[in-house]
Amino acid sequence: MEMTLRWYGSQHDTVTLEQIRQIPGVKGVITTLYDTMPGEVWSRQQIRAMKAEVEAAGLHVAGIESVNVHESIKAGAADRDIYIDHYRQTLENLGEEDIHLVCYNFMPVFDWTRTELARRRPDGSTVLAYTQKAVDELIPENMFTSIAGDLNGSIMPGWEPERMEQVKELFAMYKGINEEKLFENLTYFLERIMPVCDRYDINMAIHPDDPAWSVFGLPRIITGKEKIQRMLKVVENPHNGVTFCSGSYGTNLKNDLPDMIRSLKGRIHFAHVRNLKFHSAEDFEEAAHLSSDGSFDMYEIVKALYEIGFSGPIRPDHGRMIWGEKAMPGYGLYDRALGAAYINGLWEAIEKNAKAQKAGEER
Ligand code: CS2
Ligand code: MN
Repeated sequence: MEMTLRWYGSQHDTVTLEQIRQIPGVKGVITTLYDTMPGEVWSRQQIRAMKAEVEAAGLHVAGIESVNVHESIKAGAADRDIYIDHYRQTLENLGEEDIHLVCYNFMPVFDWTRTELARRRPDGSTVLAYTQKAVDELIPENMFTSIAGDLNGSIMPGWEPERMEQVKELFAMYKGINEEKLFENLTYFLERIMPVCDRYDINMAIHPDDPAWSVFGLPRIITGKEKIQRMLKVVENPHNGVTFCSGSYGTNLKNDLPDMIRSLKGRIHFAHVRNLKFHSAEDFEEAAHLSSDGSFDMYEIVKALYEIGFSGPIRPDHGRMIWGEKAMPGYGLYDRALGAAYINGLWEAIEKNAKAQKAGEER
């Protein structure tokens, strides 16, 4: 694995590349062209400028999160082929610039959903949280305004104000689109981009739906083991892979995370590691990465990744807001740096232990 950190670009991120470079073991960033809209073609010039900035700071671009998929593609609208062509062109340009990992998601309308961006924990840190009750009481159009006060002046990916102004129209696009139809639309998209991925060796890594069930009546399809297996089989190509995000699959307590990782051997191209603390199956908050701070056994998760021979980029995911930092919720420097150090520690211990065991067996 390669330890990385997500970076939103110098225009938008409170965290600098210089800071990222000082986190032990981090040599790569996961980034995006934050000023492009879904459906736009990324030019080679823009990609090159982004790379040059990262490289000037002594780091490299380990992958893109995300190249967002235009709503017409997800909804299977009449004009989807235009946007698929744009996506293919963007992939081609990324490939030409030697970038080989693209994370994306296929969630209708909203990216991840949280009902609080700054829930206070007993230690005084604040975290993103979710309660089903709060979602059930909200009209979707009000989702954005209900959390906007806690954004610390930042713009959250997938929650751009211009996008939120169109929420009603976006919902209308999905009338009559059930899970089966959405799955067909995903298949249609994948089949058309795979030739470009093959040509440029680009690994596509779908991010799970978060939470891993339907919200506001919208269909969700990347939620658990069977559904991902189906998606991987229907487009049986190693470039059609997944982002294994423990915090997103983990929202659904029915998901056995280490077991899922093992079942995805060879198809996990990118890993997001974070921990959640559950108060009930429908009320959880994001915890520190440390196992004992949340509900997951992080050792077992990292061990499963090690055992399947995972070799792609990995990153700590959403962190808590601590030590007075003001940053994009989930994306401050401090707690993610602690997360990276912790995951690095787990990995080193697991690796050395496995090697010692192997040497013992050979003797
Ligand atoms: C989230 C998402 O879990 C996460 O990492 O912050 O915004 C995620 O990056 C996207 O859904 C990926 O397309
Ligand atoms: Mn994630």
